[in-house]
Amino acid sequence: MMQWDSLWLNLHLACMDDGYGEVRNAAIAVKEGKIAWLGQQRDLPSYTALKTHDAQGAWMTPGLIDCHTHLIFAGNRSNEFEARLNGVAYEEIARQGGGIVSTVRATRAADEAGLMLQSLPRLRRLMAEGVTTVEIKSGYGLDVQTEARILRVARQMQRDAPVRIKTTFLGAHALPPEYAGRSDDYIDLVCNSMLPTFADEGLIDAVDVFCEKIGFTPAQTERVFQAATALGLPVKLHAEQLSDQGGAALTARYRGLSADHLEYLSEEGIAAMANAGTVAVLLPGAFYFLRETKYPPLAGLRAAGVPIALATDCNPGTSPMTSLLLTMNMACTLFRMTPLEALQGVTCHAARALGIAAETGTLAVGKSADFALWAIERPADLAYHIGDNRIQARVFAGEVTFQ
Ligand code: DI6
Ligand code: FE
Repeated sequence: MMQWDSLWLNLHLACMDDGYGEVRNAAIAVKEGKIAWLGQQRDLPSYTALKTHDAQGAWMTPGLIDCHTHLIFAGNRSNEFEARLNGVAYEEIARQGGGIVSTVRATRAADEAGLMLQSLPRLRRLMAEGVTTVEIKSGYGLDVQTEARILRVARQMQRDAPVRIKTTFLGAHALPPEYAGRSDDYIDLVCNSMLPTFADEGLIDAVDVFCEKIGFTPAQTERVFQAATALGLPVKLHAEQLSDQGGAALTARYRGLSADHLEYLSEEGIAAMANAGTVAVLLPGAFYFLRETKYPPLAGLRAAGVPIALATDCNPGTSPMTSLLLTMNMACTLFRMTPLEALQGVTCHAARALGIAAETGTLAVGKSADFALWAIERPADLAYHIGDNRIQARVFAGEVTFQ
C-alpha cells in the first residue's frame, strides 16, 4: 500500500523528459515534497493519500524556470525609454548619467528592506505564471557592500517565499564610475575581494560576466572565470549580445553552464558549446526592447544539438519584463522557435542552464514536486496565448501555493 501526502487526479502530464513527454488521463503523487509516482490513472497502485486534488482535465507541466534575471534593483529607467522615443540619443542619455550607472546609483542608495520592497513584486509576478525557480544576478551594486546586499536579499527571498532562488554573482556587469579608465583594477576587486568574500558567506551559486565591447574583455572575463573556478563555482556568460567576442567559446573552455544572449554567436562558438554541453540561453525580451536585428543562430544551435533555454532577462535597461509566458511567445514569434522548444526552454533546458537538472525541470519520480496546472487544450497553448495567463494552480516542493 503506497502512502502519499497528496495525489493529483484527472489531468494530462507534459513531463518534458522526451519532447513533451505527454501522459494523458494521468495521476501524480507526492511524498515529502518529491514526486513519488506518476502514470496513467488506470495504473494507480493501491494507495492512501492525505490530500487528493481533482485537476478536472487540466494540463500539468514542471514548474517553470526563469534562468536569467537581474530582478533585484532599485528605481526604473522609464524616463530614458521616453527620452529615446522623443529623439534623445543613447550617448546623450549616458552623458547625462543614464544607463546602468543610474540603476547602480539608485541601488547603492537602497537598503536591504528597500531592495526587497521594490524587487519582491517582480518575483511575485513571475510566480503568478507558474515559475518555481528563478535565477537572480547581482550586478547593480558594483561595490563590495551593495553587491553583497543584492545577494543577501536574493537569499532572503528564498527563505520568505515558496520558490527556489539560484544566485549568480555578476560584479563584472559594468565599470563603476569610481573606476573609470581603470577596468583592470576593478577586475582585481572582483576577483580578489568580492568573489572570495561572497563565496565564503555562501552567497553565490554561479558567476557571470558581461563580455562585450561596452562591458569587459575576453581576457578580463577569463580572469574572473579563473577566480570562480578556483573557488569551485560554475560560470556562465553574457556572450555575443552586441558583437562576437568569442565569449561563448571561452565559456565552453571552462565547461560553463550557459552562454546567454548569443545574437552574434559564430559557428566556432556553436561547436564549442555543443562539445562542452554548455546551454544556449536566448533572451527575446532584450532583443525586442533594443529592436535588435541580428537573430541568434537558431538553425546552427539546433543542428549542433545545443540545448536552448529561454529567460526574461528581467532588468530595467534592456528587458523590463516579468512574463516568462510572453518570453515563450516572443521566442516563437521573433526567433521562430517551436512551441515545444519554447516549453523545453523554460523547463528542462533552463534547469540544465542552472545546473539543477537532477532536482527539477521535468516531471519524474524523485524530483522536486514543482508543478504548474493550466486550463489549456494542449501544451503549445502556453507559447500561443499573448497576455493570457491560463494557470490554475502552482505547486512548489509539493505545497500548493495557489489554486
Ligand atoms: N546586457 C544587457 O542587456 C543588460 N545587462 C547586460 O549585461 C543591460 C542592463 C541595463 O541596461 O541596466
Ligand atoms: Fe542579462
